[in-house]
Amino acid sequence: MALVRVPRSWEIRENLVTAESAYLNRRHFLKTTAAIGGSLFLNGGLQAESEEAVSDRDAVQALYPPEWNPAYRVHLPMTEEAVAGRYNNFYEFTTIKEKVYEVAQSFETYPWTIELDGHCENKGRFDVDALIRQFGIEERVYRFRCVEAWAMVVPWSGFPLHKLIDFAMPTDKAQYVCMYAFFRSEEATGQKKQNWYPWPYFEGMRLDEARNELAVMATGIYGKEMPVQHGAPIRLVVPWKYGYKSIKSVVKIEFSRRQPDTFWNTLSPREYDFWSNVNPAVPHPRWSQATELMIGSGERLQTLKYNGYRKQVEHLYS
Ligand SMILES: Nc1nc2c(c(=O)[nH]1)N[C@H]1C(S)=C(S)[C@@H](COP(=O)(O)O)O[C@H]1N2
Ligand SMILES: [Mo]
Repeated sequence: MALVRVPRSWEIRENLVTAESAYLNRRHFLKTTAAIGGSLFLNGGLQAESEEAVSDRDAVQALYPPEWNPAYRVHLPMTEEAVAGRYNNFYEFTTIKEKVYEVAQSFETYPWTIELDGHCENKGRFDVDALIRQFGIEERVYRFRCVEAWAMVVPWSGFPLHKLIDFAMPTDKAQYVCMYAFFRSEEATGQKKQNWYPWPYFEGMRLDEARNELAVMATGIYGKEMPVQHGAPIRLVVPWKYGYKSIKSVVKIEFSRRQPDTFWNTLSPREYDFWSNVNPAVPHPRWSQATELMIGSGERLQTLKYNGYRKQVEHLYS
């Protein structure tokens, strides 16, 4: 696909309509094809759009596995795919880490749009496959550190968040970024069972943090498209912060002038502050942060300030 073409404000709605109608036509196309045993009685226009929708999905799938960017490596053994994929925090489904992958499997994550809103020029809803094709993806190996004092080393596929921010064209008023996950409690029944949580899950950062090169919108892991339990089809990864900042299954990004609230800070401000940078010197009320357990190997390691990314992010907090 050609370079990013930023749609003009009057084109945005149409852009959205195109993405959705292409999807609907694809469904119609597949259904009709099945019903009539493979022979096509579709008019040319509909058929053309259907083929376009199918090939968009195919084109995105063909990007995997993306090329590894060697600037992002970790000098520790990688966590095994099956280990990382069966030990997840994703409270929309269940609070039992070992069960998330199973409970989440049937959750449909295609098609998916991200809405850009708030203090930005390019407001609207954008199809994630189309964004992926525009921005391209690469692989980066990052440390991942949960506030519960466990850690992993995983290879993410995705694109830097600053590409999406530039696409959104934030105005001078924008100082913070807030992201929201989906609310679909009929399917993600954790959203019903844990009904005292302030759903949907939401998180925030200062705009300059969000623009840091390390901040990634991840669309895959282990060289494949993102499985649901890791936050399909697109989630944030900010490796210098505790894992809960890395919000999964994002449906909306909002640019704001004031510091936004966050899901965990709303629930328990004493335990989860807005910044949430990994810091071994500051214990959480329930967990010392001095060390971390590597999931899989069972090794206990010293926790590093900013999770080992001090050089890249320290200047943000001086
Ligand atoms: N939408 C959403 N995002 C979320 C969470 C969640 O419950 N819901 N849990 C967070 C926490 S606490 C962690 S540690 C990581 C876990 O990511 P992983 O399961 O891909 O390792 O996701 C974060 N993102
Ligand atoms: Mo976490």
